[in-house]
Amino acid sequence: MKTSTLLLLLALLLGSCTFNSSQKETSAADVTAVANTSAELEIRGMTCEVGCKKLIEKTVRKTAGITKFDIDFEHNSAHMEYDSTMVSADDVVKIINTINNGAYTAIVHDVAAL
Ligand SMILES: [Cu+2]
Repeated sequence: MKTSTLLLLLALLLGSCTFNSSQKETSAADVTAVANTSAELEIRGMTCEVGCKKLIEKTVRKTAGITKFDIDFEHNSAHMEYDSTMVSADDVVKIINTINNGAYTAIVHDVAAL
């Protein structure tokens, strides 16, 4: 009885490990990004700072090529700096628009060379 329970636990653990490794994401640290562009975004649809703001920042920051991404919750805006050879402001807009089943809408207002 004890042995079979142990085997079942082991199978579950191994199963979850396999699942996790297949979901490996490419982190921004894999390639060195050199910030050469900045952009100002407008982000609509955020209802709270702890949930919405943090979720969007966390999601965008792990995108390769993003070196800085800070949301100003009060003004529904975000300032970002990135490596334009790796990612574009439009890519980030697409990412934000898919978070939380389309709860947020991002618009690019200004793009400038750094
Ligand atoms: Cu929220």
